[in-house]
Amino acid sequence: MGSQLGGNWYLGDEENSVNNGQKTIAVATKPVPKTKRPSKYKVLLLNDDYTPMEFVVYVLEQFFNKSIEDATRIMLMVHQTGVGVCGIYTYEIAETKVAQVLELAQRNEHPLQCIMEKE
Ligand code: TYC
Repeated sequence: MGSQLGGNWYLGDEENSVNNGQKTIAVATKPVPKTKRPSKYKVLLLNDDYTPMEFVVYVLEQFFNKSIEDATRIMLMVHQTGVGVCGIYTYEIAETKVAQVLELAQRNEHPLQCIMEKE
């Protein structure tokens, strides 16, 4: 087995060493990544013909921490193109945001749809 010198740098493993006839010379290899970054998910709002524009702006301010200007811009993007990105989050946070939006929309009897999509 090779020696491990600080962090993940392996020196002197059989595959990673050179034998010049006398001494075995260790060859440093790239660090082995042990952790993976969590996947990210876009939370999207979908357009419909009935949800009031002010309600959508309120949702964006309340759950996605948008300024009134950004919230209005995103709402108009959804209104004009059919879809808009509210934010990008890890799986659990995106799931929570979607549930919060749908719950408030249902309580107010608006057909607003909110979905998440892997980035
Ligand atoms: N189209 C809606 C209207 O004209 C407004 C709206 C915007 C609805 C964005 C949903 O995600 C939405 N009242």
